[in-house]
Amino acid sequence: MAAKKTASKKAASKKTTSKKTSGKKPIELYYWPTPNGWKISIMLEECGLPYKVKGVNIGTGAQFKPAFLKISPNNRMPGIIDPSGPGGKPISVFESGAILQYLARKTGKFYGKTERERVAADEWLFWQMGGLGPMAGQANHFRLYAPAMTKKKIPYAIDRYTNEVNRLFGVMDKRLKKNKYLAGDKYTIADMACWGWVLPAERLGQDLKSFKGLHRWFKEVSDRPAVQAGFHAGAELRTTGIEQNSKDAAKARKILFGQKAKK
Ligand SMILES: N[C@@H](CCC(=O)N[C@@H](CS)C(=O)NCC(=O)O)C(=O)O
Repeated sequence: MAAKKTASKKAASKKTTSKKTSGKKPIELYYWPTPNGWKISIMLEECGLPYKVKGVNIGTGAQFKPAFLKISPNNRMPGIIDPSGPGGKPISVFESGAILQYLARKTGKFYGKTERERVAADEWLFWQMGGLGPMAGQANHFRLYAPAMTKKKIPYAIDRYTNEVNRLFGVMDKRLKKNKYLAGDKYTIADMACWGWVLPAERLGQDLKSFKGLHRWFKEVSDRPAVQAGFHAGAELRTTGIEQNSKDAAKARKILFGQKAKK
């Protein structure tokens, strides 16, 4: 993957606890190194905000711990606690899109300066949250995880979600042939939200190079030092892929797939 190839050694040796604070307590990032987690580690790096990674091992069920559910009632990471929230008081935020917008409002960065710029950033951010992320997640599930779970391939589901990711890559490609970034000429939280979902193009069954505009954008965003640092944040936490043929991976699949309401 391009991102791995271009990774700086500095970023690769990054510890889970980031930058020293200037007296202020760091933001706590409840995190696991996945595309949804990277959105926030990238934004924190881009903004130069001090943060501390709190590993939420979703493969062992840490997302169901009561303390984490207080932050993220949907038992999904990422989540944050900002000790210096509105009014100087702590605030917790869950849902990656809400976290990105919160951090953008807090810092005044990567969200445009005018209402038109913010509307454009929101359009592509919500497009990622409601489209690219869920569809790529399902494509990944049926291409890799379902066969590992059931020893069967379900061609209809694989085609359905692989085609949908293909369509969505095409939508981004068109936009990025005419615009430097998703929201226009400025790099925003929308780019940060989408990058991690383009990174696994190959495992999503996509030929990234055939999408010229998207490929150009992906390389440019991958080259940003903060993207590399965010991508490598807590990389050492995850030691196994969920699709692998190992005891740990099989346990993780049981925890992650087939969840029902807990009353
Ligand atoms: N819409 C959520 C999705 C987050 C999400 O799906 N996180 C996954 C990892 S990428 C997770 O925490 N899964 C735990 C589980 O399925 O129990 C967001 O964007 O924050």
